[in-house]
Amino acid sequence: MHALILVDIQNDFLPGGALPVKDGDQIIPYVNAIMNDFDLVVATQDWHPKDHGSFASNHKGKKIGEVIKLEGLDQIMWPDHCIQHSEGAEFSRDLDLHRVQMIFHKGTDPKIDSYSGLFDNGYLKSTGLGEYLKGEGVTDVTCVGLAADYCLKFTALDAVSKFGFNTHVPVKGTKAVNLQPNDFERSIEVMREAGIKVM
Ligand code: VGL
Ligand code: ZN
Repeated sequence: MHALILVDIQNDFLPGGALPVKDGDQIIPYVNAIMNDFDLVVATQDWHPKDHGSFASNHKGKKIGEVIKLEGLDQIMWPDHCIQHSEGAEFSRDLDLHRVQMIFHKGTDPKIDSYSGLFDNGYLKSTGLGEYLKGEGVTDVTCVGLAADYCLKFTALDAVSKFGFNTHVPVKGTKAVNLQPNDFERSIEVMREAGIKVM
């Protein structure tokens, strides 16, 4: 049983959005084209309340890109993005959603961020996605979406290390934020070292 996980293919991560990933829209035709090759398709949605602790705007004097401590964890300061029920939080209108069986929200707790679609960054709570896939008899997962150096990477890492799924990442299905110029390549290395099949 092989599942496709669509990670955060939301307007705010696409060109023109609040936290745009360069060329992020270019993955969408590829993602739509491979969907029928899977037994099951699920999606994650970054889904922040307005007062989320990852937003620079909620910390006086903090700038985007700075790192602070949030409840003891390192937290990068992001622009306001993927606010619950906003246009920016919606999936791209170009993404084919008709095979999506379940949607899992992440980043809903104002005190902790959640890059992985399976757990928050402190592993305090699960989103239910991993348990759902196990319950459906899934053995293999393929992860596509945004961004390669954050949510896609941490979703794939948790899929292999916390749930033991055979985990695949097609490079055509993801793009990076690249706060540092080589973050995409570094993310691919880290995923390969963890046993993820990056093709
Ligand atoms: C993401 C930064 C903040 C992502 C989400 O989906 O990669 N990145 N929130
Ligand atoms: Zn976020």
